[in-house]
Amino acid sequence: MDWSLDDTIAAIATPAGEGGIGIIRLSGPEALRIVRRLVVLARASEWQPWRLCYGHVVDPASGAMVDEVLAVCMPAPHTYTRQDVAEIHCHGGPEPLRQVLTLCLQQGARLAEPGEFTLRAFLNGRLDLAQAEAVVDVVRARSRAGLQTAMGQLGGQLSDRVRAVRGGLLEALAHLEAAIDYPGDEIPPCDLPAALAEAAAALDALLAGAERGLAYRQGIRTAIVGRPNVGKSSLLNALLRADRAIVTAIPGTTRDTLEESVVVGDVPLVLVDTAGINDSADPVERLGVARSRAALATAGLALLVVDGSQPPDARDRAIAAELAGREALLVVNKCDLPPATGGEALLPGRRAVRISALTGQGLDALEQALLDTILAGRLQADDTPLVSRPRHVEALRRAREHVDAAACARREGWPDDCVAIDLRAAVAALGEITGETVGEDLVAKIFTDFCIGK
Ligand SMILES: Nc1nc2c(ncn2[C@@H]2O[C@H](COP(=O)(O)OP(=O)(O)OP(=O)(O)O)[C@@H](O)[C@H]2O)c(=O)[nH]1
Ligand SMILES: [Mg+2]
Repeated sequence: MDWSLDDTIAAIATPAGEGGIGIIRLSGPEALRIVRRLVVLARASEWQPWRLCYGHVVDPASGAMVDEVLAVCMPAPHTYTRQDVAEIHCHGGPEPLRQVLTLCLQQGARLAEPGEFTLRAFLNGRLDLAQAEAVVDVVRARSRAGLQTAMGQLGGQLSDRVRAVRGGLLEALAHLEAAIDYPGDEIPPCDLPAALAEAAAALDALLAGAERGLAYRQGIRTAIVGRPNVGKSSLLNALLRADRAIVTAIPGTTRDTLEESVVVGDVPLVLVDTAGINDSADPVERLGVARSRAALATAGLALLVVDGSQPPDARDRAIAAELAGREALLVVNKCDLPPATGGEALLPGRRAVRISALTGQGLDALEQALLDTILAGRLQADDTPLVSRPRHVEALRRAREHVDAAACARREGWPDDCVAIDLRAAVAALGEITGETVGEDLVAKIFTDFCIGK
């Protein structure tokens, strides 16, 4: 990770491949000069900041015309990076973009690293760390609620709440430290238990929405499991509304796990179709079953599919037993056929939904049951969660624990120094979210998760 702000960086900011337009972005002290040197404006027009200007990119060495473009120069400080920023909007093909980027590099820019534009915005104080992370989440959002959460975070809603709690704790800490340092002096009173209770309540409120926020942001891995031939692959296809997995009447059709993303009622799911769990002697099938078990182990939710036209057998019961204590739904499939009894009792205490993957009957109810299970008890559905990243959840929980420990130490009459240790730790944990107290390693790790040009 390059922390310098003195050189000018350049990158193709639009995705690879063909598109309507492709944008090259530059940031740094030479950005405006480079673009003005490369882009020859149409006759009788001149550069104006913040205006798209029409012209051609011309290679200064050969005089060859490279592309017909629109370009914009944005002087600091009101820009994404708070540096001079310029963009050249080329035709959206790999070759014009490659050539124009090469010319920028020849003019003295260097290639930007992943996330380096946003890193500069962070280093220049335009975005805090949580806001910078939100930039990626906006780009990667897969649902309405996911985008809403990310936009709230980008707008500073999470940061504001975290800073408010941190500010309250810092104030309490200042009082405590003054009392420690100047024991004889009159220190204005501070109701530490009240300050701690207020911080605890604010942290609990943030954490209450976190599970939903996590679900909206990263989705839920949902493993479709069951014995062979019950209709697991048919269910995958039905939920995707696409003919993705091979379906045949032969048990053991699916040999390997297969993953596909789908958004169900605003929650992105990664559906994993698995090989039917079975005591097969076939070595390929055995490997497939091992993969099914591995998929199940990493899934947040399991859909146990059974064939509702047949009474459950020992294999159904064995798989059901493996799901004890797991988040799971029972899917009784093939309800278009004459029903057999017993299947619906396989997962006591869990929801059971009758469907036909063949006719589509019951699919809506299954999707609703999926949502209810995922979002069960997690805030009102119209309340956008503010917390959606494991890193933030972890720091909030740590802060919450230290607030508790400080309150406990105070109640039990421990010396002020001991209370102060926990207060300081809580303040530091909250500072990690917004970036006030965070190491370079972590910042570097966060930004390498970005794409180039962002
Ligand atoms: N009547 C009826 N048949 C179904 C239904 N769902 C699946 N089938 C049939 O059941 C057979 C097995 O379906 P698959 O989706 O391949 O079952 P699977 O569980 O993926 O099977 P394996 O991959 O072998 O474990 C196929 O002949 C499907 O057409 C259903 O709802 N009703
Ligand atoms: Mg299958």
